[in-house]
Amino acid sequence: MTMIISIYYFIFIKKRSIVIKIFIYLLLILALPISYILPQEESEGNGTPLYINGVLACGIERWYVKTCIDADTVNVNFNNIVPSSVAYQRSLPAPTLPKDNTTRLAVEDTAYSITCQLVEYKLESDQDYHVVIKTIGSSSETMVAEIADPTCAGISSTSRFQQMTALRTWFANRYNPTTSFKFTSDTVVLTGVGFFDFAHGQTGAAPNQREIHPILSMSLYSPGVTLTLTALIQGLYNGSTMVPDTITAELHSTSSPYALIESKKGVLNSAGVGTFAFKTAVNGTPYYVVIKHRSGIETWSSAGNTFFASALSYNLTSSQSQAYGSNLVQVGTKWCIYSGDVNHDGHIDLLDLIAIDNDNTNIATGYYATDLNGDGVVNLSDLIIADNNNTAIISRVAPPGALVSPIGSQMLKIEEKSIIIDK
Ligand SMILES: [Ca+2]
Ligand SMILES: [Ca+2]
Repeated sequence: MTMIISIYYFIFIKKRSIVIKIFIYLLLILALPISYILPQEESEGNGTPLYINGVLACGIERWYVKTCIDADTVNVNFNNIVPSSVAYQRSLPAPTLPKDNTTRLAVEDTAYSITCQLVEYKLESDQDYHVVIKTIGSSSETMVAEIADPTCAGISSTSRFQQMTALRTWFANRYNPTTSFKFTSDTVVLTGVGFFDFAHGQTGAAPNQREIHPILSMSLYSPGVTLTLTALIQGLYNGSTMVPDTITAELHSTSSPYALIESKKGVLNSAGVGTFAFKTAVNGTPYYVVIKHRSGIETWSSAGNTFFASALSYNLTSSQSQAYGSNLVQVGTKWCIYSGDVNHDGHIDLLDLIAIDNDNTNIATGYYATDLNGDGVVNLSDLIIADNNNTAIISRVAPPGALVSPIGSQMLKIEEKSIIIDK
């Protein structure tokens, strides 16, 4: 306001030539629309511009806290994401907010995970993507969540920069936010930090002005998908039935480095059939199916496989080419996963033979990786299976660059030689 008065004083009170006055008029007319697009926080009133390390911040009010660059962010346990809901966030008592931009309240020390519905979103003048979320199925139970621009001052040096960049890119690509509200009804799972804002009439605001600010991650909610897998383990299969056993079924990305998406333990029955319910995996995205077993060689599906209508059936026993690199052995009319990699290093070799022989010498009975045929005893029968596969130089075959990943709690040795493309 002071600035406007002084401009009017300059134009009307002070004696200036008519040419200069016209020039100033033109400047004002040109400058007016520009003032509307200059960065300023949404409906926040006038604030003193905030500089962070000499760089103009994207926003002003409580900006350090909003972007988790305040000193007290150390109090937020990002490794303990607390499951929550829009309803719970809206039920929290509204605190008295600090007037400065750096103080974090104790009620803003928690990172939450919330499954909710997106309602609308837009790009704000502080570069946030303003996102309105709601309780699934509710028409009015909303709250605000904000995706900060990770290129804003101070964020790039935090440990959250990469995560926030990935989120920002994902959201921009999927929703293409502009300065006008757009609408969606996607159900998502988001994580982010609980925060209280001043009331500025924000669209979708909770009555207590509780927000998720910033959002740290977001993905489309999946109701879950079920893999029905048929796989036989060589040593456990006698040509007609298999000793039922636990395996770990993993879903991996089909893009290098073939990251693990989700892992589920389950039992293959005497026909080699098991079902595995996944929560993170979604319909329409291809995944490699990877099977791990206590004594089997890690085996990958020949290509990516896609869940449709929340279901996928995959049969590794019908053809050798069902496995990546055709890494299967025939028993009777079925194709089986090689047995004998008891130390899970990706090779069936002397180390495995030694382990089996040691348990044989110790007359080990019970549930052992070295009990290849699953009869509860470690003896010569098991050693013969592994020795045959050792002679055949059997190794794990996986897409080039796929690393050996942990099985259960056991970290497997990552060896250069385990990355074998062709046998
Ligand atoms: Ca081995
Ligand atoms: Ca045995």
